[in-house]
Amino acid sequence: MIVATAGHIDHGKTLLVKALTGVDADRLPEEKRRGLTIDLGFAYRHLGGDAVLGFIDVPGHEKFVRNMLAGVSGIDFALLIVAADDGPMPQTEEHLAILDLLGVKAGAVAITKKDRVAPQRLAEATEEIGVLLAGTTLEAAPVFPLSAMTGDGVAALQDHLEAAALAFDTRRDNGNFRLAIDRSFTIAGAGLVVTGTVYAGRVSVGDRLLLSPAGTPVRVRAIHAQDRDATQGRAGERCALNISGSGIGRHSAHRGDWILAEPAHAPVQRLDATLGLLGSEQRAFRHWTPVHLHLAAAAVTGRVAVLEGGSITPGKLGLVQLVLDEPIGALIGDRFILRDQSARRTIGGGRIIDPFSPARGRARPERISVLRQMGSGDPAAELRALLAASSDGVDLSCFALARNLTGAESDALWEKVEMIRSGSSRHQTGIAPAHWDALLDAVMGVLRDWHAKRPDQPGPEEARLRRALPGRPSEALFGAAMLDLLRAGRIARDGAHLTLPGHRPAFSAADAALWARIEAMIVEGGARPPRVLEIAEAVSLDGRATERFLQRAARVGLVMRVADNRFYAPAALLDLARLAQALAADAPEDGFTAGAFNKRTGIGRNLTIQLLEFFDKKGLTRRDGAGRKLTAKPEDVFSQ
Ligand SMILES: Nc1nc2c(ncn2[C@@H]2O[C@H](COP(=O)(O)OP(=O)(O)O)[C@@H](O)[C@H]2O)c(=O)[nH]1
Ligand SMILES: [Mg+2]
Repeated sequence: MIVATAGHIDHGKTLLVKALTGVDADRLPEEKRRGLTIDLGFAYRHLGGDAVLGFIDVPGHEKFVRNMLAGVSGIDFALLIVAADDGPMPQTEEHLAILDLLGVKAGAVAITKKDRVAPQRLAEATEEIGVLLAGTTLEAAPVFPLSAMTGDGVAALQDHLEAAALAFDTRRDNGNFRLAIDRSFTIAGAGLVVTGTVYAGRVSVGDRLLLSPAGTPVRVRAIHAQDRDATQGRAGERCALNISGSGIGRHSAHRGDWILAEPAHAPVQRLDATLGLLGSEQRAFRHWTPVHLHLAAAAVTGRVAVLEGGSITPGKLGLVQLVLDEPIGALIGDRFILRDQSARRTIGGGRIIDPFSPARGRARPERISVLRQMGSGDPAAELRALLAASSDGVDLSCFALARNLTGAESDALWEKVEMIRSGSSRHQTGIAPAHWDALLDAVMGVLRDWHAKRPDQPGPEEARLRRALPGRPSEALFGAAMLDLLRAGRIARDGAHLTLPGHRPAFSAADAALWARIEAMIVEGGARPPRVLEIAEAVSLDGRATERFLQRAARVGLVMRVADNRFYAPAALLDLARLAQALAADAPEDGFTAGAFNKRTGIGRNLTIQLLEFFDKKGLTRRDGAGRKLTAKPEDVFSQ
């Protein structure tokens, strides 16, 4: 069990930790010289078996609240310390407010310096503390009057802490490994060591992890868990990891970084959260207020968008989006504290409810209603709510990452919740059956409309079809819908176009009239029909329009496009194919040559080559050395 001290400066936190463990947690030379805690100190008391009391001693000075915050974010148990002579002071209140905002429920209160006061004053101090605790998470914490100087009363607290540690229900170590780094240093011969509280999962010697947010890969060389050599560390423990990796040195890790299993690495700058404003605030908290954000051991600056009502009243809770100046690692359920722009005052705190906020529409009513259903701590219920609300489906990979679910944990969840899944295992989308059916219906509807409006054309291309759908589904989801409809034969593919099965583009009346003028030219052209531009000139149209018309004619089977600039009548192609058949019969061994074909047709060398390549493409002929052989009957390839 990890215990953190809390309380005003000089109220006896460090001396009490020493009385409880024998360790002076003020380890820095400057701390020793000034008799003042500046940074976090650590001390352990092993209780036999696996039980350990680990102490994080925090500074009480108002200047060092930032360090205090790095120490208390991952703890299990708070030890609030108040000197009997002073009674509650400003940092007593601020530290208590922070513990309350972080949701720390287990704790005890020590009233120190009992030796310095008369019983009357001790009774007053006890009463003042009772008033302060009322309504906080530590309301029911037992109170221990004592003197760390004389030792009077310390044993009772000691017994209480040991009993609490032995009864402490160690945290579930599910999820991908996450450790919030609060200290890093190098040891000669061993290299870089990072220490901190394990938030989730397990770590073993040899594991490959990432330093986050930088994303630097490292390997775990050695582990100290709860101050002892270990082969493993797990959630709820304080660990020191000796890590190595290419380019890893003294400055590779900092307080506030995470060391993580690879899947848990996803730094973000925009997070949706609940924010509780302290009742002690003088004014309402306004939209876009600049703040210092403290989450786990990290501290960054940013601004807060208030998602509803423009402001939050003191003592009330609101939905916000944290917009940070630099990326941090944060997942759903992580607690945070906000301090004011000059970092002098704690103003509130809350919990992350979505670390992957959408870039736009953060305050839309639909988004707000989704946010309201998040943060329940029941992933299955949250997934169902999200599926119901998202016609475009839910990014399951993000869903699992945001809740730090391992592969096995998320697979089990997907099985529990009714949905249609698509995509790769690394990037899956899930959609509710009702939304899926609606999407498929919408695709069919778009195709029906399309054909009705443009009977002379094939269906739309994929990208066009996707754009035409209401809400424009994501590419992944749209791709899955296409696959499903194609497999079921509900739609068909025609080159790059999608159509309803059996759709043949029809010819409009205007097209038919134009065809009447062009048909003769092409039919009479026989083996050598006029080029597109020649036709265009003859009918006084521009080249592009003529080409588009001939493509439409090709789609209804009136002509076939043999080369970029030449369309043939099918009957002419059938004649030419029969000629190829005869030539091939004359040369069964080597096949017929382009030269022989040109000689018989007289259409010229270029056109001969284009035509024979067209035959190859259509599967009528196949090149074989210098010659060509027939691979199909002319009648099977070309109609009359
Ligand atoms: N008489 C007396 N002095 C104490 C007691 N606890 C702490 N002190 C003294 O109060 C001063 C501040 O103690 P320290 O542990 O550094 O306070 P911190 O700032 O809360 O860590 C030191 O001079 C301590 O020796 C106590 O129970 N009785
Ligand atoms: Mg101290």
